[in-house]
Amino acid sequence: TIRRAVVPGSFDPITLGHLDIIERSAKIFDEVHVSVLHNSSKAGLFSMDERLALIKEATAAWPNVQVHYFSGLLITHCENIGAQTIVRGLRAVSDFEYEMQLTSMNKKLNDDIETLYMMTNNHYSFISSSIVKEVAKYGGSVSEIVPPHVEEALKKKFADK
Ligand code: COD
Repeated sequence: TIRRAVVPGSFDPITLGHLDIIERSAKIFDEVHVSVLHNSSKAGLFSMDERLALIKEATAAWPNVQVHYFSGLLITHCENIGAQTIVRGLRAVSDFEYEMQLTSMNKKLNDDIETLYMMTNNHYSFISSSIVKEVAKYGGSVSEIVPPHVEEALKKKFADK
């Protein structure tokens, strides 16, 4: 059987922290599906099409990584694409409580789908999409925490606003 993992998230926008988790997953699994949640009640900074394009460019070098969006339950999405595993990143203790909730609920919905946690790389433990957006909004440099094309997209986004 093909070992298929889903790396789910909002990715608004993708950061080097996310990419570290995706790259490491791509070494372990046959296929990695980066799946972006389409949340109609939360607009976000980047549109779905923009997020997908930024992720595709960032993961282009890894042939076993695919990018798409999903709406509704994560577990249903995993069932639809035949993924046995969800991979999430853990940055700090503060992530733990939310992740416990997510994982125990998902386990109740489908006991056959496992969630694996990867400890973040030390370099990226302080990075979040919200911090990236805040720094970029006020003109600070985010070149060490997002890929160059994402930095460009952020500059353009805030210049347009
Ligand atoms: N280093 C390592 N990992 C990181 C870093 C970093 N610097 N930053 C983020 N990550 C990890 C996160 O821990 C996460 O694992 C992943 O990258 C994506 O992060 P985000 O912030 O983009 O994603 P979230 O937390 O917004 O994603 C939430 C989901 C979309 C997974 C969740 O809301 C969901 O599954 N929704 C669908 C509805 C559903 O099924 N609900 C029921 C479940 S209880």
